[in-house]
Amino acid sequence: MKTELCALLGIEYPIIQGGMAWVANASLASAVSAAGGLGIIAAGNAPADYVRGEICKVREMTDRPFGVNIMLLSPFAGEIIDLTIEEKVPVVTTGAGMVPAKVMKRWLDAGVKVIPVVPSVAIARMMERNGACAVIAEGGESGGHIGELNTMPLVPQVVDAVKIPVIAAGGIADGRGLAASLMLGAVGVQMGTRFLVAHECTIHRNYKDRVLRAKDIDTVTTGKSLGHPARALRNPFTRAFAENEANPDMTLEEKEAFGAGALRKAVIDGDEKNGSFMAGECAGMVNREQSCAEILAEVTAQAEEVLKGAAKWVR
Ligand code: TUI
Repeated sequence: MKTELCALLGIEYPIIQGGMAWVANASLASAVSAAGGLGIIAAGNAPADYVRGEICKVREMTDRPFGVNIMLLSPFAGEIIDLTIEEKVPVVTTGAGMVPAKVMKRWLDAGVKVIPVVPSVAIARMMERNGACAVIAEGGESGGHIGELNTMPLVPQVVDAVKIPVIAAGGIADGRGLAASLMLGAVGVQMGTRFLVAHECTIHRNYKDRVLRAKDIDTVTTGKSLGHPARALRNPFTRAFAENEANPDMTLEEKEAFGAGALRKAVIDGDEKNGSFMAGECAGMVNREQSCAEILAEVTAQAEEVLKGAAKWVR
């Protein structure tokens, strides 16, 4: 399956791997890119030297295009922006904030394609005006930090509002989700949760097992009262976080501090009690461990199959 996203990025499948902090390292990104998708290295809260090393490893493992995701709230965002320009990274995706126009111009001048993650029409329009080559419209079904809208209403509204290609994200884990996204006017999808259990994904065994065991209702959103809602698998950490949010005796700073480092505890330590096992609502659909190549081939084959089948509805 080829869409205009494939031509835009020089990839074989219209699938971008989510820029999951701590998770999306050179192992995962190179596997996705080598298999024909767009692999993404997540900078998360890491310093530029770490990201430089991961870029180097991806380039050793594949000649195909890849990207770097910049979490704009990171204290190191500035140095990572400089790094992506210096390294002439093919694609940058951004999350958790708005890219300043000046920074966009520097990327464009360096020939870096910029694809911001957007939670609303207004932000999509602004990113288009500043020179984004596409946007990822991410609904609240996603894992991690999320916006207000859900994927089904967000994607077509963004498609109607901008001329640049739109990539759908949030709640997509198989070919049905890809086919549905194309029907909403998107040119491809970003998937995160499905790649958590890829063979090439190096997260702790406990994290993979939680995703594989997850049912439909097993994710929960916390952090709304602090201004940054995030979705993760329900566990003692999310319960304690929600209790803290409702506790009038705790300061905002204390509540924030409680969450610090929780994603690392899940990804690296597999800490079932204190870790934040971020995952999307589609975790309940992710039941098998596969290689990235198998995931990309299976998702696109299923999308083609359901799209062909859809002809029966047309008179
Ligand atoms: O960024 C994500 N998902 C993430 S980031 C993350 S780590 C984190 N650490 C501390 C606080 C928050 C998160 C875990 N998961 N997805 C992309 C995304 N971007 N979701 C929402 C947005 C977004 C929100 C507001 C993009 C632009 C935006 O602009 C408005 C503004 O106020 O800046």
